[in-house]
Amino acid sequence: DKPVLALVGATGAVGSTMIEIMDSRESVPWGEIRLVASARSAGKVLRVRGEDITVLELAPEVFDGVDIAMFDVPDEVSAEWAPIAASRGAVAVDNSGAFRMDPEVPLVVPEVNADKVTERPKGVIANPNCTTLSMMAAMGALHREFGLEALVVSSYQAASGAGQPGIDQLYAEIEALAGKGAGNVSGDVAKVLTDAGVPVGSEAGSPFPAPLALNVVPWAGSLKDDGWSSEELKVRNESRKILGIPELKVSATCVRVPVVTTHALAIHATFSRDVPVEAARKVLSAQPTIVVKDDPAAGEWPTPADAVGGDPTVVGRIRQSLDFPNTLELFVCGDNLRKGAALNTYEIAETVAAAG
Ligand code: 11C
Repeated sequence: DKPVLALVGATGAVGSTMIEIMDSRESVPWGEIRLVASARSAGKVLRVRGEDITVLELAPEVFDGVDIAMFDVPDEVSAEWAPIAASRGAVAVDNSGAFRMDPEVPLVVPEVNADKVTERPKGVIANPNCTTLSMMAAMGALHREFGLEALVVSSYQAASGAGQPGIDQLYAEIEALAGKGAGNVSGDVAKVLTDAGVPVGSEAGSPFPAPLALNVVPWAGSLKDDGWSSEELKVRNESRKILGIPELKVSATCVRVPVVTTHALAIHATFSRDVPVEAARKVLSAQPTIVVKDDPAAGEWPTPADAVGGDPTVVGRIRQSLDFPNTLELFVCGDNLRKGAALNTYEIAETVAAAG
């Protein structure tokens, strides 16, 4: 019998991308696809692979008979419901932060550590944070060849990392600003937005702590010790776990930019030995899920606009550091809703299904 798949959080930004991904697959291994969401969205009818499916309300019984349940919901919802799905016999593939650092839960990027999907004593497999994930295929490939020792990363994160509210906020800001710029030499974006009734800052109800349109915000996630953001610590901890390098040195600065979808990362990666640019390019080009776009003389480098809507990670600006030995500089772009979230979660589910 073909496995039964459930998608929990079917109506959110990642859930919608998941449905697009399933629609675009030539074939799927599933006997039945169940869509699940909160009471607010239950009863909606969504089309998946040409079939109308009514969204079910999240309840223990919806997991009966389910083999694999993908969760694209907030941390607290996953923390409560992924174990319930597992107790009903499903393998829960969770895209929240609730289980990622649990030593009994594998954190999987199939290109890097697909073998870990079978080591799941809790019946839960975690999908990484979209920021970490956007660089994992590239870092995994380079690590296998050259031995990664340290990562210094700056992110350029899209508004959709904050879900549908993030997307809505950025568009509302852009709309409020449109046509108002001429002569506004101070670029006082906050004033224009406030005058137009668009919330500015978290306290006013924006998903971002400052205006995002025409701006750059060095903050994503919540405040942790010593001024670090949760997002920066996720990049550090999750990279170590996925790559299997517990001592990997990682320093990240996470920044939100006015891009709707696709996270970009500027990476300074140090290896155990010298890595000629051509050798790195060769390794990266050989990866089925990476596209190398790296010809500055021809004006070719990755931008979010190149990666959005697609499956591959786009890598470019590959240079040897001038002052740091054994070190490469790279720029990487990955669609945060696809490979960063829905696609990787779905690939884990496919890997579990294939492993039986
Ligand atoms: C962002 N990366 O861009 C975050 C969103 O841990 O899954 C995903 C948060 C997470 O805001």
